[in-house]
Amino acid sequence: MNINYNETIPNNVNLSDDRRLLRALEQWQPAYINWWKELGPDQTQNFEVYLRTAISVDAKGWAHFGHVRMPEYRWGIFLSPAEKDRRIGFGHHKGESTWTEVPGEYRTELRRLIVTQGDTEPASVEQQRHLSKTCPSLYDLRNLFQVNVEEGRHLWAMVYLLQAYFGRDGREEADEMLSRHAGDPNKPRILEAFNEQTDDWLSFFMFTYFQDRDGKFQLAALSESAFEPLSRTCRFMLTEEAHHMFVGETGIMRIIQRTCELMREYDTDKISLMGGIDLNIIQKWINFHYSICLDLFGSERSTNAANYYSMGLKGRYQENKINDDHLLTDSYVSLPKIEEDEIRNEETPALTAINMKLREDYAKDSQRGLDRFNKIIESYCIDTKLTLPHPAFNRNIGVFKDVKASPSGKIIDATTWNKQRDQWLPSSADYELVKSLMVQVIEPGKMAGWIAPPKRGIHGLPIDYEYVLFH
Ligand code: BYC
Ligand code: FE
Ligand code: FE
Repeated sequence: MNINYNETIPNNVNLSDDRRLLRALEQWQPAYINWWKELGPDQTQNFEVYLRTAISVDAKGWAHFGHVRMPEYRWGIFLSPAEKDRRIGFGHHKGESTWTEVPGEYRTELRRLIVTQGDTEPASVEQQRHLSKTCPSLYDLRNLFQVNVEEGRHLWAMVYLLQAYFGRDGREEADEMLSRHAGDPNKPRILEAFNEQTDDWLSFFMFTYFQDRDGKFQLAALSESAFEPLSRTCRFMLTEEAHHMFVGETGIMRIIQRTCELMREYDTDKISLMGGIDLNIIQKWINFHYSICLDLFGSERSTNAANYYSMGLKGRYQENKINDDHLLTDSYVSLPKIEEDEIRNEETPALTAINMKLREDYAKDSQRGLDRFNKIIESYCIDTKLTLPHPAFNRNIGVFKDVKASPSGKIIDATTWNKQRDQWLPSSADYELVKSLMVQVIEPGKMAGWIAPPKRGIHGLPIDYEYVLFH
């Protein structure tokens, strides 16, 4: 399934056959480019970046690599191939054929899911827009831009669905995507984690490790959808998502490696004086990013999530690998609740616990990387372990939102929290310190002092290749 690049909007959905839709998208395109120039990567219009562009949706050889100026990147609309005779895998319509149109009775819910998903994509680009000024290497700068252009494309993916399947209110929602902005007090992005700043590279790697992983799980759940176009769009987005998480995971690993080297060299754990990032700072960044990402899964008990599931709009992670009836009418799971200042458990219908199920799968996936981080620390014979904080820690959504808890999950009072907070979460002094380490390094092959070089370059090229050309 090759992509047609002879059109203003590259696509594999036969856009040229649908004049009305094509016109709507062509009208949205200049607004998108304006948005990119104004709120995308800051002062980078003339940079030529070694980027991959999707040219096919086949598993093998789907990408082309070459230097491009980012505003000229070919953002397009790419759906994974349709599965033959795909059937709905869960909910009331289980076993029926999937839908190629939006059922009228589910229109509002479906639109809401697509809008929420779409809103996060440009938000992340906005959050990361100042990072190029402090990049630790050309290799990392290129990876940042690769992630940014693909998040831009993910917005295109959702805007296509809105414009193609939701008529006039879809077009209005598409415009709204460019009018809400990350951190804007008057028009913020929908989900809170997408209004936080990502101003330093430790935060960027944590973001791509934790927040893009939320993307992976939400997209996987939406790719189970009975609505074919949504399912196929999400399946293709997931192939791009893997790279974002790779950037996060390897970024954190390289920082940890450098930290451990410095700890060995100077025989101290206070290596920030030597230009490295202390393990305890890394732990605070983990605590922050992981806890705000748990909020992205919504409440543990959610009738919205139950409805999405029963309607067939949003499934569970790898729905068809789960061995149950995929209706969840008579099944129960244990969910946390707060009682007498303690965390207890309560049997709850599995159907209302769908958000929790996805969150738990996410937690397992997140822990796998932590194990790899700890292996590096161990290999330097350093006696420290990085951990994920307890789900009760630092939460703003769900059962834990009204209590304060330590990273190990002990409920504490507000005074204790206020006293301890800065030992657990980044303090303003920590941000200052990390920021002071962020100085731009753009000599090919050179790395900032707080991060080890990557194992290999991009697409078989050497690490000192000129991944970004400045003009
Ligand atoms: N912030 O029933 P509940 C990505 C609201 S990341 C603010 O528990 P529900 C990416 C909720 O709207 C993936 N408000 O939650 C990564 C509801 O409001 P109403 C993004 C929140 O509905 C990196 C109320 O609280 N994709 O792609 O199940 C870079 C009770 O809600 C939040 C998706 O999120 C929050 N965190 O919502 C780039 C998938 N959580 O009805 C990109 C689409 C909940 O009382 N979204 N509320 O007014 C969904 O599937 C669901 O809407 C949610 C959970 C997962 C967000
Ligand atoms: Fe995305
Ligand atoms: Fe992503």
